[in-house]
Amino acid sequence: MRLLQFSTSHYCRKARLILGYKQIEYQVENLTPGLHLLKLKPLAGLTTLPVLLPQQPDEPQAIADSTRIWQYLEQHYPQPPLVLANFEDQRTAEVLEDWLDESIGTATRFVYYDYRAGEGKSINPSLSSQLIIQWVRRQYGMSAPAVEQASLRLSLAMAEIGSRWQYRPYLVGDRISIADITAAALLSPLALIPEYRQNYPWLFERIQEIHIQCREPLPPGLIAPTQTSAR
Ligand SMILES: N[C@@H](CCC(=O)N[C@@H](CS)C(=O)NCC(=O)O)C(=O)O
Repeated sequence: MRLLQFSTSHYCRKARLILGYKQIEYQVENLTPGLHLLKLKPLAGLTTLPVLLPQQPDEPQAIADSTRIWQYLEQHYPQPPLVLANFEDQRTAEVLEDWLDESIGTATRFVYYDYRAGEGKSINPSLSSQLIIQWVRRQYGMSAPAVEQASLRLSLAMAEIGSRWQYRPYLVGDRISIADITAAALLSPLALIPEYRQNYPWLFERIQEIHIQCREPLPPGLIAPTQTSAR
């Protein structure tokens, strides 16, 4: 099994958390933003990463989109399960996943890259890093009003996610679900932004717990008890 990814993408982190939770062996192939299209177009006909290559006879050559990836893995590797036993709970988990994927993951991206290009430039001021940040900002049309709107959207997300994660370990039900994995991955870039660290300490505790449960190294900005520095 092979995972095509951007090493810094939070959607690709989501796919790694799923693979790690299910304890599936896989290799990663890191693609370069922009050049990734040359590899993806003929494979999946899509333009986004992550893409999973099962490399199994009689299986699809490529599975694109993090939602389709977990559904494929759940079907072929049902243990340990990601689907919650209670039907209503599972439906809630999938609604949360879809909202996080379609709205909040994008808002995180806007706020994160805006921070990295401004106040957080010192995290990596190298020309190559700043060029990629500018490329991403241009590609997604990250104007000041759009960043402002994304920031408001994240405030709403913090209220909704906080009403759950602040008081219990899982967003829905009594064990990990696709909602927890999606939130842990898509909100993880905020760990580098001091304002979020100060205002929402519970968020980063949960992100850390989910990463440990999924055997995935912590995102930049978070340090595990046994680690001396984050990646
Ligand atoms: N809905 C997709 C979103 C994935 C996504 O937006 N990936 C970004 C990287 S974070 C990407 O590949 N962007 C490159 C492009 O749009 O060309 C999923 O869940 O996999």
